[in-house]
Amino acid sequence: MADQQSKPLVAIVMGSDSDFAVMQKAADILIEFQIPYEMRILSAHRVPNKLKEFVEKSESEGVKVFIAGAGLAAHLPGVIASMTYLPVIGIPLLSGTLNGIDSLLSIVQMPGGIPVATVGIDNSKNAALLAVQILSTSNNELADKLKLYRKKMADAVLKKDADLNKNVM
Ligand code: RP5
Repeated sequence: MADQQSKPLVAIVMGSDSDFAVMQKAADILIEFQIPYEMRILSAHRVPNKLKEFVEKSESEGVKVFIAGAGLAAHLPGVIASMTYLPVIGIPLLSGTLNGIDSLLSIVQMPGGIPVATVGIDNSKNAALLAVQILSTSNNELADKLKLYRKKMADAVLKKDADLNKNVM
């Protein structure tokens, strides 16, 4: 994990081990920003009681944001949101015969009152960056790291543009 010594600020939850490769990309961003996190496989329909225990434990131990990824009917983010007042970011995962459209609609169409912030299909990178942005509202050091991250992105685009036009008369 990002920092074994510190208590997790972000909890990453996935419905199945088949979700792992995509969810690891969220973890990679948290590692880059040195944010301690915990990662679990806890299905909302296969182990609902364990999921509830974990959400309650996370909340009481100082987690600030949940990132939840699931495929198919994808109720995991909504179920977590029903169990906590903390922000939940849902990642619809590409899976099954509908190519992730089912998970996207399941997660984004939460009924009013229990929101889930939803990113694009398989976009675990954006889910993690959104979590970092949420944490940065009370952490100036993190806000500075985000500004630097964006500056590097902008510089990379400008370099590609310059390289593209280097040999143009
Ligand atoms: C969801 O069903 C999981 O999030 C996964 O994306 C999908 C398929 O799960 P497995 O049958 O591979 O365990 O609960």
